[in-house]
Amino acid sequence: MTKKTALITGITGQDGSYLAEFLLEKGYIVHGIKRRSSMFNTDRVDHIYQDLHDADVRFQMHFGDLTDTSNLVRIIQEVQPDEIYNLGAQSHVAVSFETPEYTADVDALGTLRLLEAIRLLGLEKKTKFYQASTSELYGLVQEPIQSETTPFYPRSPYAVSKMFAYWMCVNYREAYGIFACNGILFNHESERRGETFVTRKITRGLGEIAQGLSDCLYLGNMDALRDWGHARDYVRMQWMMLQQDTPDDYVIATGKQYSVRQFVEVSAARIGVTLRWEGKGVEEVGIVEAIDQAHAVTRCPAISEGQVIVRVDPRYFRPTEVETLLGDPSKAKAKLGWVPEITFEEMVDEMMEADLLAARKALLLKNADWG
Ligand code: NDP
Ligand code: GDR
Repeated sequence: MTKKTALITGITGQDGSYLAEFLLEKGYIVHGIKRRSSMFNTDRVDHIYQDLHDADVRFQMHFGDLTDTSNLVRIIQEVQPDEIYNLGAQSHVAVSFETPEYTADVDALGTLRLLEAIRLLGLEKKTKFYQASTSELYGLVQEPIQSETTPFYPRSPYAVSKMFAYWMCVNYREAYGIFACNGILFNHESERRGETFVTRKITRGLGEIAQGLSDCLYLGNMDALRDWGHARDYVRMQWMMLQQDTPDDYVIATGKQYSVRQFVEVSAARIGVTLRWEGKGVEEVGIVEAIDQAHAVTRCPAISEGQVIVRVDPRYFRPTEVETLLGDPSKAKAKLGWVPEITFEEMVDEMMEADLLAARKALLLKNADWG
């Protein structure tokens, strides 16, 4: 059997790296599009890098950008992919309020550019297309639990751009018969999550406080509710969608919801710290109530009882907020047999362990005597 070829945009991101690993394990030839940067930005995929001079290279990256049509057309022409996974995006909701036009160019028009490239190159019958759609489409939620039939109400330039992309995908499927699927993915995290998303900011921040590298974690809306899953479970579903006989759109979620505050509590517990909350709104603080003495020396040596380690900083509030998201993944389960395998607790554990280790290394380097 000939090997399948996949092209991943956003290969250097969280999902791109897990998906590339997953597809390589399945025997795929994997091509990725990587933006030019003044520094290497390939940390998440360095471990799967292959020297192009070797025989049987199955992993290759191409410089490119979702804002550059000619580049996308050329790469797709060269690669002739069986599957395209469009994971590339300006993916930060808060940043999209600062850079709305750029976000629309990459997230909305970038998707259109890829779909048009498939059409222009006559690949409608060959190339399957996965679009990284998002629970942010539900925004100001119209139903308490969101499924594929829940109406959208986007609340940020990011979400509006992703809504354009969602419908382009549907339209190109209906108009030209392209096998295009939207995965409406709820938040998913991992130790590879970008440092400015709230979960990673929390585990990283707590790791640094535990080691005495910083004093306090500053957060925005503590009451925001999210349905958080693990990225590794979610990329498996991205692939599954493209293996079906007919293209369709699926919600991918866990069906469980936690607040940002709860995420902090569960993470703090992993390093042996119990918190109590005082104050409301911008006055709210997280104070260390107790420290598990079995962990004190090894996991949180720099933290003391009564210390304020969490404060609210209104700079992290958004002009329009998405207060609650909770997904119903029944369709994915019924039609594809997909169920998440990694629990919330296991995910937080993995993230907290990785960030504690990183903080310990950073402390070691800070105190290093290179004599
Ligand atoms: P990341 O932010 O980790 O990765 C985004 C990727 O897109 C990076 O590789 C980034 O490159 C690349 N990228 C950014 N701008 C461009 C551009 N102009 N041209 C080409 N590539 C670009 O996101 P995730 O991996 O978390 O998410 C993957 C996709 O899924 C995104 O589209 C996101 O919007 C969507 N999504 C994510 C969810 C989540 O919870 N993680 C939930 C629902 C949807 P660089 O490394 O150079 O910055
Ligand atoms: P989100 O993720 O906006 O849901 O988008 P993020 O982790 O940024 O925010 C989640 C919630 O936490 C609140 N919050 C904070 N957020 C950040 N980043 N920093 C803070 O300090 C902070 N304090 C509180 C936010 O207000 C929000 O309510 C992610 C991205 O991966 C998108 O690309 C993806 O489409 C959606 O998830 C599903």
